[in-house]
Amino acid sequence: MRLGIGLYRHMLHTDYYRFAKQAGCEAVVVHLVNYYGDIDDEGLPSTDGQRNYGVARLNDPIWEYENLVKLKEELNQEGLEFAAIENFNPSDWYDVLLAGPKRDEQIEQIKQIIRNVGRAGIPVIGYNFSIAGVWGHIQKPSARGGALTSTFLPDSNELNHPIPLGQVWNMTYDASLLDKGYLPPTSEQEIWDRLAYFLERVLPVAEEAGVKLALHPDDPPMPQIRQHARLVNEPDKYQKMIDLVPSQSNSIEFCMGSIQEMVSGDVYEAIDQYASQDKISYVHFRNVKGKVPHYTEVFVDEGDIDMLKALRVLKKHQFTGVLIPDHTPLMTCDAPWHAGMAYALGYMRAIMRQVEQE
Ligand SMILES: [Mn+2]
Repeated sequence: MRLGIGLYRHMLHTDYYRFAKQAGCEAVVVHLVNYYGDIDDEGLPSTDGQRNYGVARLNDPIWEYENLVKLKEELNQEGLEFAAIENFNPSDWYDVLLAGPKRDEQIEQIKQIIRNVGRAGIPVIGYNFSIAGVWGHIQKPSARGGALTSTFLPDSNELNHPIPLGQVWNMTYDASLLDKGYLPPTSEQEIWDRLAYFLERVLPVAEEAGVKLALHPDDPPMPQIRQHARLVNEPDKYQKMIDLVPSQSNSIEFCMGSIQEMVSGDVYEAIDQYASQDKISYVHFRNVKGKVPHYTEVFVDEGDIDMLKALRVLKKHQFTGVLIPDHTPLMTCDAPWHAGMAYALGYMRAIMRQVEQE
């Protein structure tokens, strides 16, 4: 098991690499989707109320082979491994999610991205197959000591608020459509059909490129959000995903927080089930109090999950992947994001060492 950190696009420079290294990280998971404007100073692509993440850039050159290699070299120079890329850019695959007219063309584009990623020696792409994305959280001082954190407090109006045309996953891919109406609702059958259509076409390319695609569970794990069905909002639906298109490249981005938030979510059982099949590519190691529809993200040692117990289940299955804190509450000081991350990383490093020595 290796300790890692997730860095957003605007954090991809030396100060953040050194911060990661100083906190004991060996690996970095990189969020390459550029969030314009609406990201806050602390690096949180906040989903406070009805904010969205901004405009998705078309043909972003960051996905070209040369630029991926350059980024990998930057990380390696600081002694860090480029463990995974997290999330495709909505402008590259919105019609894959929506089964729109450009779906096949965009699948070809995604295949090329996967080939570039593999050729650059980056082993995993984490992704969310989600139309509504993260929605319905508000930032509240609900973690220990009044630390600011994400709380899911569903307001039924907001949760059913339809998504404008031209938007998907809280990003705008075509601003000219925004006042032209709303996306038609998506049923559970439809979202699973779209996932199958996608995986059947890209997984053979991923296998050849030596890249694993790792699906994040739905956050928040509700049955539907904004009239669009969710995909993995119960732990067993991961098994459905794995069995849907069998492939060594079909894998899981295991978010402990999201799994615990699920009504039927038992993190230890889920780790047992999926680590035993060697299906977990990497782990979002975070804690939470409560379950949908009422939960709060909390400090790593504050929530409902016994993190040491979870780590022992990973060890039992000889899990060798990367664990990252995902998000953490913001601490009251001049560097709220850094302090929250450093706290989580120190805690993780300590219990990882303990479990390794057992
Ligand atoms: Mn997560």
